[in-house]
Amino acid sequence: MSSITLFAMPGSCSRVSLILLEEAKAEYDVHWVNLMKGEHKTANFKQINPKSKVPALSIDGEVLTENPMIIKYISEHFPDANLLPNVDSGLAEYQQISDLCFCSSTIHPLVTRFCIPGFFADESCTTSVKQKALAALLENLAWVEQKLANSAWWYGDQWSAMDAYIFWIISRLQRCDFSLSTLPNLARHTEAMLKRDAVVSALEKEKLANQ
Ligand SMILES: N[C@@H](CCC(=O)N[C@@H](CS)C(=O)NCC(=O)O)C(=O)O
Repeated sequence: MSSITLFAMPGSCSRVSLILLEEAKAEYDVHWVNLMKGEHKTANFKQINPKSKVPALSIDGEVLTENPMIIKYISEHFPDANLLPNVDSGLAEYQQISDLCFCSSTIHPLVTRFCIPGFFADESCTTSVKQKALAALLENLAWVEQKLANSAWWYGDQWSAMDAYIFWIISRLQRCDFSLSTLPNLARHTEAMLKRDAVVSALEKEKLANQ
């Protein structure tokens, strides 16, 4: 069995990988990286991930980065957990990766602009950065809201890694006073996620790490 360590920070996008490892009932360790203290910028961490980001997944000493591919790895190596729907052939597998990249490459950067506008602009412009990020977020989340209109989860009745990703996006936004009042399906989705055992245990691990 492989030795797996997740490099993570409570509340950050590493929560997606953490939830999936819990869903998979994997044996793994977590190494918490304190971004606030700049631990991700240290020479030690750069040896793990030269991009200075979490998540990073160490598998028998080899390191994989970028949420979509970490998700794909966990999904393929723990097939019994059904973390992504089984697909036969054709474009469907690529479509799943495309969905994950929509979260990581389109929505996540907007979340960062909305929550931490000071990363991208001088103080005098942060309000404008936040407003523009909000407009773009609402436009992109409208598609997610619509997808959830007639089904519990992103892929219909089957819970998947996409739901963990959407959950992290919303939970991160909610810590920055983002309102779900116009997005009732996403509000319902968040409530349902909070009831899953894997989510409860992932959040508990994050909470303990914060103490
Ligand atoms: N493209 C990466 C982005 C990862 C990312 O931005 N992680 C954030 C936490 S949510 C981080 O480590 N930020 C530290 C920094 O940018 O200084 C992925 O999808 O895994």
